[in-house]
Amino acid sequence: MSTLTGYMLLGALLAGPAADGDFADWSDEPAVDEPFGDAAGPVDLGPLQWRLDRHGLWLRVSAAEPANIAQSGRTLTLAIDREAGGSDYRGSKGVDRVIEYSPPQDDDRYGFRMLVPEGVTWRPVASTQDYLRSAPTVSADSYEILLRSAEVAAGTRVRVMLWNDQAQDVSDWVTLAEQRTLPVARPSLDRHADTELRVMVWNTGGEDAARQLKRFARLIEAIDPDVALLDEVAPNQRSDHLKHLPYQSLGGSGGRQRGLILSRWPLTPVESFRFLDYPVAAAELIEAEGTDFMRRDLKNAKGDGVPANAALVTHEGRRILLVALDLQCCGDGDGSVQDRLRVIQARRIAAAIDQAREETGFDELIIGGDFNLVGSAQPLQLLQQAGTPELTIANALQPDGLSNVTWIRQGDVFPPGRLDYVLFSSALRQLSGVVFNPGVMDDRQLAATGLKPDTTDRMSGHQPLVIDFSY
Ligand SMILES: [Ca+2]
Ligand SMILES: [Ca+2]
Repeated sequence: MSTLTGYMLLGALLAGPAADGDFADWSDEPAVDEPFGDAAGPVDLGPLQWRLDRHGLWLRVSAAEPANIAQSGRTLTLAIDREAGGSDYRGSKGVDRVIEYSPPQDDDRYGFRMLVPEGVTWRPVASTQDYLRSAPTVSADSYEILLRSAEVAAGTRVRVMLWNDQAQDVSDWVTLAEQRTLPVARPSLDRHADTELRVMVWNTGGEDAARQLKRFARLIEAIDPDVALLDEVAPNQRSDHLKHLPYQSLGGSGGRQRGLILSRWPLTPVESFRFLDYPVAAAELIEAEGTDFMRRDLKNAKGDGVPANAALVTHEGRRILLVALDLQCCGDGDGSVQDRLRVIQARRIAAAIDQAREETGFDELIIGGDFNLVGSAQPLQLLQQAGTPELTIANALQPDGLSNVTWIRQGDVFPPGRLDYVLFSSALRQLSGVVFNPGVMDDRQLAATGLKPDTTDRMSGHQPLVIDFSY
């Protein structure tokens, strides 16, 4: 067994249940015998698993064909029957609550919503992003969902539906029974005792962070990173406001999406990242298939270049290449124009990393930023392959241990998702990791940081990833 495999197995054994896209926590849960093959491919549901504990209802849902849970040509519904009465929903009687992923909206299916009965129709209720966690955010044929406890209890009946305009597949009703609450692995916010390198990765939300520099400084101070990879740094941020921060490198590429790298130790700029030309393939794709906005914005995009920055830091005799990036946002899943643009950008950044390897002969590599990974996992995989052996994806859970989402925006049509990633090369060892979200810290954790629950939310929908490494 390689050290890496051993480490990952150890991680799986120590971890508690989480809605994180890792299904190792589903070994022997009760299953609903929903067969594959009894419905049209896109809407064909497979076996379900569930568990009810004090955190809420955990579900594992399988589908015959992969798609993004919140941006797909089909709708995934959780129908909830928790009391007498209720209404009819797509042929099911007595339904009291409905949660739809990828609900029909205008001409498309995207986002999520909760509906409650109103007479014979259904009314959407204001989205609080707190009642639901789901994973993975990338396209998949299996999803983990955590529905928080206020919506369900022992005795509640639940069924799952997958449907589009042509067909639907519906599971049997499940009557929930409370089960033992498994201990959740709450990540520590404290710097691990053996840490040699603490890395923070954060999409700052551009102008919002620039306008709140005291709050921004408090957050940096609370996290106390050795190195920070910040992306979407507004162009005006450096000269006016961030002068007091030690050693910095502001990218020349990416316009308002560009990256800022901070370090305790001296940084050296890298020539191949001075400016990443906008790839010809990206311009051609936008001209042929892009949205009106993309076509109008193409001239700016070409002028801005690809949003990635890199710098070399030397610590304990190791020369580490740090890469901060912000890939194309949005898109309706695999193969969308946006997804293909992310792939083209990832290739361009990987090529710049290859050039930097020749230029500097760096020893180790860390890549971090907003991958905007709402389509395929291909952009992430391409950048993993920028290392030999392949780079490892850092694991980080929310402080409550329940999920690994990195983006939450209250009231948004999209559910919380994992958009931000850290990748690292083989001589680095991950000691700990957390998505630094004061909003779900307990009192002790909050007191330790001195922050308020809304500290990051007021600046960015993204939350910082904080990873401790040793060599
Ligand atoms: Ca899991
Ligand atoms: Ca089925």
